[in-house]
Amino acid sequence: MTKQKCILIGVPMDCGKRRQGCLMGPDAYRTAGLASTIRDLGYAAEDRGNVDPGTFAPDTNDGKLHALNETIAWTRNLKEAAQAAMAEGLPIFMGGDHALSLGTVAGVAAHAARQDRPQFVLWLDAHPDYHTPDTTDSGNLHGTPLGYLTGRGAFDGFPEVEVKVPTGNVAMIGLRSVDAPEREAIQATDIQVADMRAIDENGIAAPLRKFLERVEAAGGMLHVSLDVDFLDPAIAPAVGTTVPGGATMREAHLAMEMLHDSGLVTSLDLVELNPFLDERGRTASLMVELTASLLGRRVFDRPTRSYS
Ligand code: B3U
Ligand code: MN
Ligand code: MN
Repeated sequence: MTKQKCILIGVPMDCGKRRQGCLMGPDAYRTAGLASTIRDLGYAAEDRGNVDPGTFAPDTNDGKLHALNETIAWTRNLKEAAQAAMAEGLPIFMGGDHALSLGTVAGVAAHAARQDRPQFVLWLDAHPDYHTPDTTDSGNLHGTPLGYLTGRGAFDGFPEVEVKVPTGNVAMIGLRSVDAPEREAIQATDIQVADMRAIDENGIAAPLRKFLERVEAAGGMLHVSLDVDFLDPAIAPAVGTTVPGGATMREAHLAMEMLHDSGLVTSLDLVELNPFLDERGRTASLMVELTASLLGRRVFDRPTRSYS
């Protein structure tokens, strides 16, 4: 990865689900020293403050979908902010819940299309977030971004997805909580999936290596969306939807180190951190440490691709 400028963008979005607290995420990352950690690795890092959703009609929440108007408003503004930031460097979106990816990935994919490059997305998450407004039971729109971005189903009121991410350009790693309509839909696609069983059997390096080789062969841009619940709740308690049996500290660091060595990452979401649920900041600090590994912190210098 060339040492380009990192653009830190706070996204205090908290409307993608009912449990509140993710709005404190951006300030927790600031408090945990994300910008200085990045600078210590030799990058320039600029914190651009927080994006806001602008004005929107108040949500009555009398239908199934929670905070629909607010989520649409965030999606519009985030798409623009993401596209603009891509022209300047490597954006790091400090969430905020996972509904923010409705906008950030739409924006980075639009940028990639202008560069004539295919967009790839790595979803590190316990959940596939592949619902549509029709298939979601909970009505929580943080469970829908990959449905939206790949053009699945109707997302009435949302901005048209200008540049869809082809399902063949998506990898989901870390899955262990998948709803029935998501499972059925995923199985009918060419999305690359590594659930926790696959990781137990083969390690995390094998599926990630396979995906990175595909991104590289296609000359693609790579967006990484890191949900706190990808990690095991024993090491990352600060998330509303803990699912036991997640990635260990070493699996997560190895994934980040491989992502760095690939030189392919062009944008990053850090999502679902709920500082209200944290223990003395340990989850926020771990997310900062993982970002450092993704940006090249290492114990010893190794030739790149030492893992292959
Ligand atoms: N699939 C469930 C649960 C869920 C999705 N994303 C999170 N939880 N964080 C749903 O509500 O859509
Ligand atoms: Mn998620
Ligand atoms: Mn999740």
